[in-house]
Amino acid sequence: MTRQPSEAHLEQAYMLAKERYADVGVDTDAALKTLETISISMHCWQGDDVGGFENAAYGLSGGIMATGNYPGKARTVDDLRHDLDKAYSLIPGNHRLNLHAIYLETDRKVERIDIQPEHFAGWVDWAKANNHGLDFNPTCFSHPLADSGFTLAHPDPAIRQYWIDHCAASRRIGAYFGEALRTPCVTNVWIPDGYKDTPADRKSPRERLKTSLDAIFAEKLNPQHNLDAVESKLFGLGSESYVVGSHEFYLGYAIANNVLLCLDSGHYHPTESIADKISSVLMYKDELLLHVSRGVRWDSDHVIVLNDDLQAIMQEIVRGDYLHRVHIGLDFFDASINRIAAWVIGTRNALRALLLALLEPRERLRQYENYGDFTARLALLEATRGMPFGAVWDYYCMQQDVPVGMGFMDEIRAYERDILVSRG
Ligand code: RNT
Ligand code: ZN
Repeated sequence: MTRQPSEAHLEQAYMLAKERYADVGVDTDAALKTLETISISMHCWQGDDVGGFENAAYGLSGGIMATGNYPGKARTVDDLRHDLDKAYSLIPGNHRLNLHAIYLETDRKVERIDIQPEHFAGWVDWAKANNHGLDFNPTCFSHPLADSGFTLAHPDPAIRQYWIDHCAASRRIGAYFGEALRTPCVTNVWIPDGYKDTPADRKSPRERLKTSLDAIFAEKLNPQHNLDAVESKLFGLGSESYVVGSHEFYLGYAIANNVLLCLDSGHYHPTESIADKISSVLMYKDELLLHVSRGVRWDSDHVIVLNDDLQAIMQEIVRGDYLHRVHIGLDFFDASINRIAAWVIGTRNALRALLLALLEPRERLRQYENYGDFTARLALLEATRGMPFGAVWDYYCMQQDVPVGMGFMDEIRAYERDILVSRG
Protein backbone atom coordinates (compact mmCIF):
# COMPACT_ATOMS: atom_id res chain seq x y z
CA MET A 1 0.00 0.00 0.00
CA THR A 2 1.17 3.50 -0.75
CA ARG A 3 1.01 5.62 2.39
CA GLN A 4 -1.21 8.63 1.75
CA PRO A 5 -0.06 11.85 3.42
CA SER A 6 -2.43 13.25 6.03
CA GLU A 7 -4.80 16.06 5.10
CA ALA A 8 -3.16 18.31 7.68
CA HIS A 9 0.25 17.80 6.07
CA LEU A 10 -1.10 18.41 2.60
CA GLU A 11 -2.73 21.63 3.77
CA GLN A 12 0.40 22.81 5.55
CA ALA A 13 2.52 22.14 2.49
CA TYR A 14 -0.02 23.98 0.35
CA MET A 15 0.00 27.05 2.59
CA LEU A 16 3.79 27.26 2.39
CA ALA A 17 3.70 26.82 -1.37
CA LYS A 18 1.01 29.46 -1.68
CA GLU A 19 3.30 31.99 0.02
CA ARG A 20 6.24 31.12 -2.18
CA TYR A 21 4.13 31.63 -5.29
CA ALA A 22 2.65 34.86 -3.95
CA ASP A 23 6.21 36.18 -3.65
CA VAL A 24 6.52 35.98 -7.44
CA GLY A 25 3.04 37.41 -8.02
CA VAL A 26 1.18 34.11 -8.57
CA ASP A 27 -2.18 33.30 -6.95
CA THR A 28 -2.34 29.54 -6.40
CA ASP A 29 -6.03 29.55 -5.42
CA ALA A 30 -6.90 31.27 -8.70
CA ALA A 31 -4.77 28.77 -10.63
CA LEU A 32 -6.65 25.85 -9.05
CA LYS A 33 -10.02 27.47 -9.80
CA THR A 34 -9.06 27.73 -13.45
CA LEU A 35 -7.69 24.20 -13.57
CA GLU A 36 -11.01 22.89 -12.32
CA THR A 37 -12.80 24.32 -15.37
CA ILE A 38 -10.57 22.57 -17.91
CA SER A 39 -12.06 19.49 -19.47
CA ILE A 40 -9.68 17.20 -21.30
CA SER A 41 -10.94 14.86 -23.99
CA MET A 42 -9.68 11.43 -22.96
CA HIS A 43 -9.51 8.98 -25.86
CA CYS A 44 -11.44 5.72 -25.57
CA TRP A 45 -8.94 3.79 -27.69
CA GLN A 46 -6.27 3.45 -24.97
CA GLY A 47 -8.69 1.03 -23.30
CA ASP A 48 -8.57 -1.72 -25.93
CA ASP A 49 -5.60 -1.02 -28.20
CA VAL A 50 -7.74 0.73 -30.85
CA GLY A 51 -9.78 -2.45 -31.36
CA GLY A 52 -13.37 -1.23 -31.17
CA PHE A 53 -16.57 -3.25 -31.09
CA GLU A 54 -17.60 -3.61 -34.68
CA ASN A 55 -19.18 -6.96 -35.30
CA ALA A 56 -16.60 -7.89 -37.89
CA ALA A 57 -13.10 -9.27 -37.68
CA TYR A 58 -10.87 -6.56 -39.07
CA GLY A 59 -7.27 -6.28 -37.92
CA LEU A 60 -5.56 -2.98 -37.14
CA SER A 61 -4.33 -1.19 -40.23
CA GLY A 62 -3.56 2.29 -41.48
CA GLY A 63 -0.23 2.60 -39.75
CA ILE A 64 -1.86 2.25 -36.34
CA MET A 65 -0.09 -0.34 -34.25
CA ALA A 66 -0.45 -1.15 -30.58
CA THR A 67 2.33 -3.29 -29.17
CA GLY A 68 2.17 -5.30 -25.96
CA ASN A 69 -0.21 -7.87 -24.51
CA TYR A 70 -0.87 -6.71 -20.98
CA PRO A 71 -3.77 -8.78 -19.62
CA GLY A 72 -7.26 -7.44 -19.05
CA LYS A 73 -8.06 -5.52 -22.22
CA ALA A 74 -11.70 -4.39 -22.44
CA ARG A 75 -13.63 -6.93 -24.55
CA THR A 76 -17.03 -5.28 -24.64
CA VAL A 77 -18.54 -1.81 -24.46
CA ASP A 78 -19.50 -2.52 -20.85
CA ASP A 79 -15.93 -3.49 -19.97
CA LEU A 80 -14.65 -0.31 -21.56
CA ARG A 81 -17.13 1.93 -19.78
CA HIS A 82 -16.34 0.23 -16.50
CA ASP A 83 -12.61 0.80 -17.06
CA LEU A 84 -13.26 4.41 -18.05
CA ASP A 85 -15.28 5.01 -14.89
CA LYS A 86 -12.35 3.69 -12.88
CA ALA A 87 -9.89 5.93 -14.73
CA TYR A 88 -12.02 9.08 -14.38
CA SER A 89 -12.41 8.38 -10.65
CA LEU A 90 -8.62 8.68 -10.27
CA ILE A 91 -8.24 11.90 -12.27
CA PRO A 92 -9.12 15.26 -10.69
CA GLY A 93 -11.74 17.36 -12.50
CA ASN A 94 -14.48 16.62 -14.98
CA HIS A 95 -13.46 15.34 -18.39
CA ARG A 96 -14.73 14.42 -21.82
CA LEU A 97 -14.52 11.16 -23.77
CA ASN A 98 -13.27 10.95 -27.33
CA LEU A 99 -14.93 8.08 -29.24
CA HIS A 100 -14.11 6.46 -32.56
CA ALA A 101 -16.78 5.17 -34.92
CA ILE A 102 -15.69 1.55 -34.34
CA TYR A 103 -16.85 1.84 -30.71
CA LEU A 104 -20.49 1.51 -31.71
CA GLU A 105 -22.89 -0.82 -29.92
CA THR A 106 -24.41 -3.43 -32.18
CA ASP A 107 -25.15 -7.13 -32.29
CA ARG A 108 -24.97 -7.39 -36.08
CA LYS A 109 -22.58 -6.23 -38.72
CA VAL A 110 -23.06 -2.54 -39.49
CA GLU A 111 -21.26 -1.04 -42.46
CA ARG A 112 -19.41 2.11 -41.54
CA ILE A 113 -21.55 4.08 -43.97
CA ASP A 114 -24.63 2.94 -42.04
CA ILE A 115 -23.72 4.06 -38.53
CA GLN A 116 -26.56 5.90 -36.85
CA PRO A 117 -27.10 7.76 -33.58
CA GLU A 118 -28.90 4.69 -32.21
CA HIS A 119 -25.59 2.79 -32.28
CA PHE A 120 -24.17 5.35 -29.86
CA ALA A 121 -27.22 5.94 -27.66
CA GLY A 122 -25.69 3.86 -24.87
CA TRP A 123 -22.65 6.13 -24.84
CA VAL A 124 -24.89 9.19 -24.65
CA ASP A 125 -26.80 7.73 -21.70
CA TRP A 126 -23.54 6.95 -19.95
CA ALA A 127 -22.11 10.41 -20.74
CA LYS A 128 -25.26 12.10 -19.42
CA ALA A 129 -25.25 10.06 -16.24
CA ASN A 130 -21.59 10.87 -15.59
CA ASN A 131 -21.49 14.42 -16.91
CA HIS A 132 -18.98 13.78 -19.70
CA GLY A 133 -18.93 15.66 -22.99
CA LEU A 134 -18.33 13.47 -26.06
CA ASP A 135 -16.08 13.95 -29.08
CA PHE A 136 -15.99 11.77 -32.17
CA ASN A 137 -13.89 10.40 -35.03
CA PRO A 138 -14.76 8.54 -38.21
CA THR A 139 -12.62 5.39 -38.41
CA CYS A 140 -10.89 5.41 -41.81
CA PHE A 141 -8.54 2.52 -41.09
CA SER A 142 -8.74 -1.13 -39.97
CA HIS A 143 -11.15 -2.01 -42.78
CA PRO A 144 -10.83 -3.94 -46.07
CA LEU A 145 -11.56 -0.77 -48.07
CA ALA A 146 -8.66 0.96 -46.33
CA ASP A 147 -6.20 -1.89 -46.77
CA SER A 148 -4.62 -0.33 -49.86
CA GLY A 149 -3.50 2.50 -47.59
CA PHE A 150 -5.86 4.92 -49.33
CA THR A 151 -9.33 6.13 -48.32
CA LEU A 152 -10.56 9.66 -49.12
CA ALA A 153 -7.78 10.10 -51.67
CA HIS A 154 -8.16 6.66 -53.28
CA PRO A 155 -8.01 6.70 -57.10
CA ASP A 156 -11.21 4.61 -57.25
CA PRO A 157 -14.24 6.92 -56.93
CA ALA A 158 -16.38 4.15 -55.39
CA ILE A 159 -13.90 3.65 -52.54
CA ARG A 160 -13.61 7.39 -52.01
CA GLN A 161 -17.39 7.61 -51.87
CA TYR A 162 -17.54 4.93 -49.19
CA TRP A 163 -15.24 6.95 -46.94
CA ILE A 164 -17.00 10.22 -47.75
CA ASP A 165 -20.27 8.63 -46.69
CA HIS A 166 -18.68 7.26 -43.51
CA CYS A 167 -17.28 10.68 -42.56
CA ALA A 168 -20.59 12.38 -43.34
CA ALA A 169 -22.45 9.86 -41.16
CA SER A 170 -19.87 10.47 -38.41
CA ARG A 171 -20.50 14.23 -38.44
CA ARG A 172 -24.20 13.57 -37.90
CA ILE A 173 -23.35 11.42 -34.91
CA GLY A 174 -21.17 14.24 -33.62
CA ALA A 175 -24.12 16.63 -33.96
CA TYR A 176 -26.31 14.14 -32.11
CA PHE A 177 -23.77 14.03 -29.24
CA GLY A 178 -23.51 17.80 -29.10
CA GLU A 179 -27.24 18.34 -29.07
CA ALA A 180 -27.96 15.61 -26.53
CA LEU A 181 -25.19 16.69 -24.15
CA ARG A 182 -25.34 20.45 -24.80
CA THR A 183 -21.66 20.76 -25.46
CA PRO A 184 -20.26 20.82 -28.99
CA CYS A 185 -18.70 17.56 -30.16
CA VAL A 186 -15.44 17.91 -32.06
CA THR A 187 -15.47 15.40 -34.92
CA ASN A 188 -11.94 14.87 -36.16
CA VAL A 189 -11.03 13.36 -39.53
CA TRP A 190 -7.73 11.52 -39.76
CA ILE A 191 -6.94 9.28 -42.73
CA PRO A 192 -3.86 7.12 -43.30
CA ASP A 193 -3.50 7.87 -47.03
CA GLY A 194 0.06 7.89 -48.27
CA TYR A 195 2.84 5.96 -49.97
CA LYS A 196 5.58 3.79 -48.56
CA ASP A 197 7.90 4.72 -51.38
CA THR A 198 8.57 7.81 -53.43
CA PRO A 199 5.46 8.80 -55.35
CA ALA A 200 5.36 9.77 -59.01
CA ASP A 201 2.43 12.09 -58.42
CA ARG A 202 2.04 14.09 -55.22
CA LYS A 203 -0.59 16.37 -56.68
CA SER A 204 -3.51 14.18 -57.74
CA PRO A 205 -4.09 12.48 -54.36
CA ARG A 206 -4.22 15.92 -52.73
CA GLU A 207 -6.71 17.13 -55.30
CA ARG A 208 -8.85 14.08 -54.65
CA LEU A 209 -8.61 14.57 -50.89
CA LYS A 210 -9.74 18.17 -51.17
CA THR A 211 -12.74 17.17 -53.30
CA SER A 212 -13.66 14.43 -50.80
CA LEU A 213 -13.41 16.80 -47.84
CA ASP A 214 -15.58 19.35 -49.62
CA ALA A 215 -18.22 16.65 -50.08
CA ILE A 216 -18.00 15.58 -46.42
CA PHE A 217 -18.37 19.11 -45.08
CA ALA A 218 -21.05 20.19 -47.58
CA GLU A 219 -23.87 19.48 -45.14
CA LYS A 220 -24.18 22.43 -42.75
CA LEU A 221 -24.46 21.39 -39.12
CA ASN A 222 -25.06 23.63 -36.14
CA PRO A 223 -21.63 24.53 -34.68
CA GLN A 224 -23.17 24.43 -31.22
CA HIS A 225 -23.60 20.71 -31.81
CA ASN A 226 -20.71 19.71 -34.03
CA LEU A 227 -17.32 21.19 -34.85
CA ASP A 228 -15.19 19.59 -37.55
CA ALA A 229 -11.43 19.12 -37.42
CA VAL A 230 -8.79 17.71 -39.77
CA GLU A 231 -5.54 16.06 -38.62
CA SER A 232 -2.27 15.91 -40.54
CA LYS A 233 0.71 13.57 -40.20
CA LEU A 234 4.28 13.69 -41.40
CA PHE A 235 4.73 9.98 -42.00
CA GLY A 236 3.34 6.70 -40.78
CA LEU A 237 4.03 2.99 -40.90
CA GLY A 238 3.57 2.23 -44.58
CA SER A 239 3.42 5.91 -45.55
CA GLU A 240 7.05 6.77 -44.91
CA SER A 241 7.64 8.66 -48.14
CA TYR A 242 4.48 10.65 -48.66
CA VAL A 243 1.33 11.50 -46.70
CA VAL A 244 -1.51 13.08 -48.67
CA GLY A 245 -2.87 15.01 -45.67
CA SER A 246 0.32 16.82 -44.75
CA HIS A 247 0.52 19.77 -42.34
CA GLU A 248 0.51 22.37 -45.10
CA PHE A 249 -2.38 20.65 -46.86
CA TYR A 250 -4.64 20.73 -43.80
CA LEU A 251 -3.48 24.10 -42.51
CA GLY A 252 -4.52 25.55 -45.85
CA TYR A 253 -7.74 23.56 -45.90
CA ALA A 254 -8.72 24.58 -42.37
CA ILE A 255 -8.09 28.26 -43.04
CA ALA A 256 -9.92 28.24 -46.36
CA ASN A 257 -12.87 26.27 -44.96
CA ASN A 258 -14.91 26.32 -41.83
CA VAL A 259 -13.09 23.52 -40.01
CA LEU A 260 -10.62 23.32 -37.15
CA LEU A 261 -7.06 22.15 -37.52
CA CYS A 262 -5.90 19.30 -35.30
CA LEU A 263 -2.24 19.34 -34.24
CA ASP A 264 -1.03 15.94 -33.02
CA SER A 265 2.23 16.32 -31.12
CA GLY A 266 3.53 13.00 -32.48
CA HIS A 267 3.07 13.98 -36.13
CA TYR A 268 6.00 16.30 -36.81
CA HIS A 269 9.75 16.19 -37.21
CA PRO A 270 11.44 14.98 -34.00
CA THR A 271 12.70 18.42 -32.97
CA GLU A 272 9.61 20.27 -34.18
CA SER A 273 7.13 21.12 -31.43
CA ILE A 274 3.46 21.87 -31.87
CA ALA A 275 3.79 24.38 -29.01
CA ASP A 276 5.23 26.94 -31.39
CA LYS A 277 2.40 26.44 -33.89
CA ILE A 278 -0.45 27.28 -31.51
CA SER A 279 -0.13 31.08 -31.54
CA SER A 280 0.37 31.11 -35.32
CA VAL A 281 -2.67 28.95 -36.10
CA LEU A 282 -4.84 30.92 -33.67
CA MET A 283 -4.04 34.13 -35.58
CA TYR A 284 -6.19 32.78 -38.39
CA LYS A 285 -8.55 30.30 -36.73
CA ASP A 286 -10.89 30.82 -33.80
CA GLU A 287 -10.36 27.37 -32.37
CA LEU A 288 -7.90 24.51 -32.48
CA LEU A 289 -7.88 20.82 -31.59
CA LEU A 290 -4.84 19.16 -30.06
CA HIS A 291 -3.94 15.50 -29.92
CA VAL A 292 -1.46 15.49 -27.10
CA SER A 293 0.80 12.52 -27.56
CA ARG A 294 4.48 11.60 -27.36
CA GLY A 295 6.58 10.53 -30.29
CA VAL A 296 9.41 8.07 -29.65
CA ARG A 297 11.54 7.19 -32.70
CA TRP A 298 9.04 5.90 -35.26
CA ASP A 299 6.06 5.75 -32.92
CA SER A 300 3.84 8.77 -32.45
CA ASP A 301 1.65 7.48 -29.63
CA HIS A 302 3.51 6.85 -26.36
CA VAL A 303 1.84 7.72 -23.05
CA ILE A 304 2.54 11.39 -22.32
CA VAL A 305 5.03 12.17 -19.58
CA LEU A 306 5.66 15.47 -17.83
CA ASN A 307 8.53 16.53 -20.07
CA ASP A 308 9.51 19.88 -21.57
CA ASP A 309 7.44 19.21 -24.72
CA LEU A 310 4.24 18.73 -22.78
CA GLN A 311 4.97 21.74 -20.59
CA ALA A 312 5.67 23.94 -23.62
CA ILE A 313 2.28 23.04 -25.13
CA MET A 314 0.37 23.87 -21.98
CA GLN A 315 2.41 27.03 -21.40
CA GLU A 316 1.44 28.29 -24.83
CA ILE A 317 -2.24 27.65 -24.18
CA VAL A 318 -2.14 29.49 -20.86
CA ARG A 319 0.23 32.29 -21.88
CA GLY A 320 -1.83 33.06 -24.97
CA ASP A 321 -5.08 33.08 -23.00
CA TYR A 322 -6.34 30.34 -25.30
CA LEU A 323 -8.01 28.03 -22.79
CA HIS A 324 -11.40 28.66 -24.37
CA ARG A 325 -10.14 28.30 -27.93
CA VAL A 326 -8.14 25.08 -27.67
CA HIS A 327 -9.80 21.68 -27.39
CA ILE A 328 -7.30 19.47 -25.59
CA GLY A 329 -7.55 15.86 -26.68
CA LEU A 330 -5.17 13.02 -25.85
CA ASP A 331 -3.92 10.42 -28.30
CA PHE A 332 -1.69 7.61 -27.07
CA PHE A 333 -2.03 3.88 -26.67
CA ASP A 334 0.20 1.42 -24.92
CA ALA A 335 -0.77 -2.25 -24.61
CA SER A 336 2.32 -3.20 -22.61
CA ILE A 337 1.19 -1.63 -19.32
CA ASN A 338 -2.06 -1.56 -17.38
CA ARG A 339 -4.35 0.33 -19.76
CA ILE A 340 -6.26 2.13 -17.04
CA ALA A 341 -3.01 3.28 -15.48
CA ALA A 342 -1.93 4.56 -18.92
CA TRP A 343 -5.06 6.76 -19.08
CA VAL A 344 -4.62 7.95 -15.50
CA ILE A 345 -0.89 8.67 -15.76
CA GLY A 346 -1.23 10.43 -19.12
CA THR A 347 -4.30 12.49 -18.22
CA ARG A 348 -2.92 13.46 -14.83
CA ASN A 349 0.27 14.54 -16.60
CA ALA A 350 -1.69 16.76 -18.99
CA LEU A 351 -3.34 18.38 -15.96
CA ARG A 352 -0.07 18.70 -14.08
CA ALA A 353 1.46 20.45 -17.08
CA LEU A 354 -1.56 22.75 -17.21
CA LEU A 355 -1.20 23.54 -13.52
CA LEU A 356 2.52 24.25 -13.95
CA ALA A 357 1.60 26.64 -16.75
CA LEU A 358 -1.07 28.31 -14.62
CA LEU A 359 1.48 28.76 -11.83
CA GLU A 360 4.02 30.44 -14.05
CA PRO A 361 4.90 34.03 -13.08
CA ARG A 362 3.76 35.14 -16.54
CA GLU A 363 3.44 38.86 -15.84
CA ARG A 364 6.89 39.11 -14.39
CA LEU A 365 8.45 37.06 -17.19
CA ARG A 366 6.77 39.20 -19.81
CA GLN A 367 7.97 42.39 -18.15
CA TYR A 368 11.56 41.18 -18.14
CA GLU A 369 11.22 40.25 -21.78
CA ASN A 370 9.72 43.57 -22.79
CA TYR A 371 12.46 45.49 -20.97
CA GLY A 372 15.03 43.38 -22.77
CA ASP A 373 16.24 41.81 -19.53
CA PHE A 374 16.78 38.35 -20.92
CA THR A 375 19.12 37.45 -18.07
CA ALA A 376 16.37 37.89 -15.50
CA ARG A 377 13.92 36.07 -17.81
CA LEU A 378 16.23 33.05 -17.90
CA ALA A 379 16.90 33.24 -14.17
CA LEU A 380 13.20 33.35 -13.29
CA LEU A 381 12.24 30.61 -15.75
CA GLU A 382 14.83 28.34 -14.18
CA ALA A 383 13.93 29.34 -10.62
CA THR A 384 10.34 28.43 -11.45
CA ARG A 385 11.35 24.81 -11.99
CA GLY A 386 12.25 24.59 -8.31
CA MET A 387 9.02 26.08 -6.99
CA PRO A 388 6.85 23.80 -4.79
CA PHE A 389 4.45 22.89 -7.57
CA GLY A 390 3.96 19.37 -6.19
CA ALA A 391 2.38 20.71 -2.99
CA VAL A 392 -0.20 22.61 -5.06
CA TRP A 393 -0.97 19.58 -7.20
CA ASP A 394 -1.28 17.28 -4.16
CA TYR A 395 -3.63 19.74 -2.50
CA TYR A 396 -5.73 19.88 -5.66
CA CYS A 397 -5.98 16.07 -5.76
CA MET A 398 -7.06 16.05 -2.13
CA GLN A 399 -9.64 18.79 -2.76
CA GLN A 400 -10.97 16.86 -5.73
CA ASP A 401 -11.11 13.66 -3.74
CA VAL A 402 -8.70 11.63 -5.85
CA PRO A 403 -5.58 9.82 -4.61
CA VAL A 404 -2.44 11.86 -4.00
CA GLY A 405 0.91 10.92 -5.52
CA MET A 406 1.11 7.26 -6.52
CA GLY A 407 -1.94 6.41 -4.40
CA PHE A 408 -3.98 5.71 -7.52
CA MET A 409 -1.85 2.62 -8.14
CA ASP A 410 -3.36 0.87 -5.12
CA GLU A 411 -6.80 1.20 -6.67
CA ILE A 412 -5.56 0.10 -10.04
CA ARG A 413 -3.86 -2.96 -8.56
CA ALA A 414 -7.07 -3.89 -6.71
CA TYR A 415 -9.11 -3.41 -9.91
CA GLU A 416 -6.63 -5.55 -11.80
CA ARG A 417 -6.91 -8.31 -9.20
CA ASP A 418 -10.71 -8.16 -8.92
CA ILE A 419 -11.71 -7.49 -12.51
CA LEU A 420 -9.00 -7.48 -15.15
CA VAL A 421 -7.42 -10.82 -14.33
CA SER A 422 -10.68 -12.69 -14.87
CA ARG A 423 -10.92 -11.27 -18.42
CA GLY A 424 -7.99 -13.46 -19.36
C1 RNT B 1 -3.08 8.53 -36.20
C2 RNT B 1 -3.75 9.73 -35.63
C3 RNT B 1 -5.15 9.48 -35.13
C4 RNT B 1 -5.29 8.17 -34.38
C5 RNT B 1 -6.64 8.00 -33.73
C6 RNT B 1 -6.87 6.62 -33.29
O1 RNT B 1 -1.77 8.75 -36.48
O2 RNT B 1 -2.98 10.29 -34.62
O3 RNT B 1 -5.57 10.56 -34.39
O4 RNT B 1 -4.30 8.01 -33.42
O5 RNT B 1 -7.62 8.47 -34.56
ZN1 ZN C 1 -3.91 11.87 -33.46
